[in-house]
Amino acid sequence: MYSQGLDNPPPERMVPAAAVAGGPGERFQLRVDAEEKIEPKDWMPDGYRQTLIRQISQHAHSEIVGMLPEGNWITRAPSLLRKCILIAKVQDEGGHGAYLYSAAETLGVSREELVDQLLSGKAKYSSIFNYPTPTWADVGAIGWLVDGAAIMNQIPLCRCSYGPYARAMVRVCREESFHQRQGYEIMLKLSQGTAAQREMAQAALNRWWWPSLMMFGPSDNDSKHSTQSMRWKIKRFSNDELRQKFVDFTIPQADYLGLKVPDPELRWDAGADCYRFGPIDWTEFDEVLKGHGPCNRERLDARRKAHAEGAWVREAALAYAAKSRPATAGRAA
Ligand code: BYC
Repeated sequence: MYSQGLDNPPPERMVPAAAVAGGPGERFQLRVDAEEKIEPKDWMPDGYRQTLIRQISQHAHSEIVGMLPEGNWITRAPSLLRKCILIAKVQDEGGHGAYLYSAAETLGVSREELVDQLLSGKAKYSSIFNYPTPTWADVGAIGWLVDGAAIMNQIPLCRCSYGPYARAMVRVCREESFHQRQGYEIMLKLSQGTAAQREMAQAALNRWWWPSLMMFGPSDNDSKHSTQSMRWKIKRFSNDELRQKFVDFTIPQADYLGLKVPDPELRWDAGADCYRFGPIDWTEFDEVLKGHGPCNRERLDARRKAHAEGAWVREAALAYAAKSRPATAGRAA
């Protein structure tokens, strides 16, 4: 599934190999510039491959670790319907992780290697999942803000130059859209509820607002990978551009809920046709990335425990696959 060049441009727009005098690097960039999709078996610069392995695997880890903060509420969801919806949502995130590990594997890295990097603490995953979910409103805030930020970041990734990543993103974005709506709907119910429920919704917005802005990554001046990733059309917008789009999109939603974003400097700039927001606390972001966020240790411990407890499933699956292999397989080797 992942190696099909499903959305390459029509043949007349593709760059013919003979037309390019330079080496493979030059031809590669011309293909990228012409919006051709790069597929797993195509030649690609090593830096391009490594950048994709880094980004796609971090993305996969984020989906998997991202199941934990909301998973925490499955047994305590306030109704059977909410429980069903939340189970489906958390399960979707697991599915996203699985597609993304598969997409990373097309670049020549194994899933075991990637999972080991996560469990050893070497690999990064999104900073946002190192914050706690003390109330039911946090589940609403995650859907509304975290999935909302994820959609803003991931819609452009549907046009990423690497085919398998771009195609995985199409389905992921459809599901994220449902996730965002379910979160917003929880916030809407709470904000139309009792005074205590409105307070709970406001407190959750206060907790998740700034970490959601940090999700987009460091400011453009400090983003070491952006320039090259944009040249390779892995990224289509810079971190600051996407963050600004998210703010402009989300403030009217907060207004509709009657909630207040915790930023005293937030104001509408009619001349620039956008919201201006206050400074982000990058020290907090750096600390979370270094492993010192409120829940870093808890998240990794939970993943390590799940991995250890799932060992028998992996062993059983391998034993079954070995048994089911036809007797002739492997004789030629
Ligand atoms: N957290 O040069 P930069 C979801 C790192 S899950 C941690 O700008 P880049 C969901 C960055 O990796 C969706 N680290 O990097 C799931 C780099 O470090 P290394 C998650 C961050 O790659 C469950 C360094 O900072 N989405 O939706 O050009 C429930 C310099 O940054 C973060 C994705 O993964 C961060 N927030 O741009 C609910 C999207 N930001 O590797 C929801 C895919 C930056 O040099 N990823 N870093 O050590 C991307 O789009 C890009 O990788 C980023 C960063 C925009 C995040």
